[in-house]
Amino acid sequence: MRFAGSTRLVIMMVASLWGMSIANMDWGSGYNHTNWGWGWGPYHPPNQTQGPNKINVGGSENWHFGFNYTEWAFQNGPFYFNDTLVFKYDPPSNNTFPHSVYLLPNLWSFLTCDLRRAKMIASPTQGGGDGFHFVLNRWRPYYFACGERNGFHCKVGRMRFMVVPLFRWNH
Ligand SMILES: *[C@@H]1O[C@H](CO)[C@@H](O)[C@H](O)[C@H]1NC(C)=O
Ligand SMILES: *[C@@H]1O[C@H](CO)[C@@H](O)[C@H](O)[C@H]1NC(C)=O
Ligand SMILES: *[C@@H]1O[C@H](CO)[C@@H](O)[C@H](O)[C@H]1NC(C)=O
Ligand SMILES: *[C@@H]1O[C@H](CO)[C@@H](O)[C@H](O)[C@H]1NC(C)=O
Ligand SMILES: *[C@@H]1O[C@H](CO)[C@@H](O)[C@H](O)[C@H]1NC(C)=O
Ligand SMILES: [Cu+2]
Repeated sequence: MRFAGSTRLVIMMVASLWGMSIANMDWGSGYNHTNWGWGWGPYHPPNQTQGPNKINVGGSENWHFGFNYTEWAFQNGPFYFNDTLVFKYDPPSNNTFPHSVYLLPNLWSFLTCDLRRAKMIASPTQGGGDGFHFVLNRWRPYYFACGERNGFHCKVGRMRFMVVPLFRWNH
């Protein structure tokens, strides 16, 4: 059962990466982008004219336990080089559970929510106010996860997603 779940996740991510790499190709200015149907779910044509975006992770849901962030990333991507991801979450208090943001080192640690070699990029107090801002300024896969409760928020709380930033083609 666990294996089946992970396999589905990998298939979905591969499908989404494949979609992204196609979306990132330069087909010349005469190309009609309306025709990218493919039936792969929602497709947002890249807006070539605008600069880096600031994206609130989870949209109006912010960064909390139980929201499907893999699905969110799939539906709200692709993300581009120099885009800023904003993680907003309540600071620890008597009636809220703390959250945080970690970068996991590779796909396997992401799939298993293994935090042993993860790097904390935002502590439980850094999600308040305007939130924690993270710029996608390297061309690499980013594996984000909440690090609280030793992987419980990542695994059961679904607080994880991956991003591979794309280059904008300006011509
Ligand atoms: C692009 O394709 C769609 C659907 O085939 C069509 O409705 C639209 O007019 C086309 N746009 C241009 C600019 O050719
Ligand atoms: C692309 O972004 C620019 C600048 O934000 C905006 O003015 C324009 O309407 C956008 N185009 C589309 C097709 O969304
Ligand atoms: C999140 O949503 C995706 C796409 O709808 C689904 O395949 C996946 O099973 C969901 N993840 C969890 C942990 O429920
Ligand atoms: C990203 O931002 C950095 C620093 O502002 C800038 O030097 C670089 O050219 C940008 N890269 C892209 C691809 O926009
Ligand atoms: C949290 O609870 C403790 C004890 O019940 C109380 O003294 C403290 O003022 C509370 N803190 C906040 C921020 O509500
Ligand atoms: Cu959390």
